[in-house]
Amino acid sequence: MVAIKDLLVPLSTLSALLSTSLAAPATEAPATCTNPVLRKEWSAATAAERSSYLKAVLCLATKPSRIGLPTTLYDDFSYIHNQLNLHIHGVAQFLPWHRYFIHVYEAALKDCGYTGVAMYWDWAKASAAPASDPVWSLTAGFGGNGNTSTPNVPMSRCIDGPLKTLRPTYYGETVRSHCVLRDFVAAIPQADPPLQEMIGWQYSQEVIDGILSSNPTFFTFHSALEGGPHGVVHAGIAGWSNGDMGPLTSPNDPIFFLHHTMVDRVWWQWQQGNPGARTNDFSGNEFGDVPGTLDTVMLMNSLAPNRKVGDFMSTKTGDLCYRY
Ligand SMILES: [Cu+2]
Repeated sequence: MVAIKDLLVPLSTLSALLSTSLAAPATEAPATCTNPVLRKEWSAATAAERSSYLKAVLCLATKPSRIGLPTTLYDDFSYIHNQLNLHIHGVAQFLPWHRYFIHVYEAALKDCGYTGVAMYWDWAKASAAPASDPVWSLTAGFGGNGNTSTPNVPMSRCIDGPLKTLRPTYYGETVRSHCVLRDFVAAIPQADPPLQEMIGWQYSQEVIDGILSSNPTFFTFHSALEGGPHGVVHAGIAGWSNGDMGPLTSPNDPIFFLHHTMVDRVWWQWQQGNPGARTNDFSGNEFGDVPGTLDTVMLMNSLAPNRKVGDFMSTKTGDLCYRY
């Protein structure tokens, strides 16, 4: 297997690219955001919106890489998410970086003909029976749990449904074309306490409400959300086979973006709890134990320009104009 690092562009090229992106003008920002668009929950979307979304996801896999890889635009998202791991997880910018990442993805879907906006999967609402949520529909959704009868050696458990033809290239640190793999954590009713399907009890609305009400500062709020429901949903979908939602190439599974849009929604709800104090509340350390600030530059490794944290704190300034 080829290691991902063997595909890396030489460091000099990369730093040249990075400085170009830093110098590049910011994408055209709306002058004002007076009419923010409403991001929808998947099951609240119309059949036409869902089908347009899924078609655009497939379309990404037909577009060339924007970052100089021999693979597709679809793969770019997984590739840089893995590449930037230490800069974007377990650090202060986890929430604003993923907010920006969703925005870049949404724009890519629109370039592929999608006319709607980013959507989310409300896993809190679904937490009592996450596996039967309509988001997994085999006809108009993300294709449910992996099917054990579809071996793709050494991986199996390929998804079905409209996205079953996807063949992401990267898996963790390796280059290995594969189907999208899911292995929902099964319920173990006889365990003590009983293990619920996809570990749903750890991301119930009650849990979310607790996180929202007991964390008045960004610092503890961010940790509770990233380390709690965010991580558990990844694990509940990836399962024991370490499906695509497990490794750092998790954007391979298109549900990643609906999951992270829900994470973004919970952050937005927290900000709405006290907009004056919380919209720009940002603290914690970045990679290398440097304190994060609103001026911290977030890397997008030439998939999009690098941008400052402060540009993505509000959903109604700069490039952003949406609400939940
Ligand atoms: Cu991530």
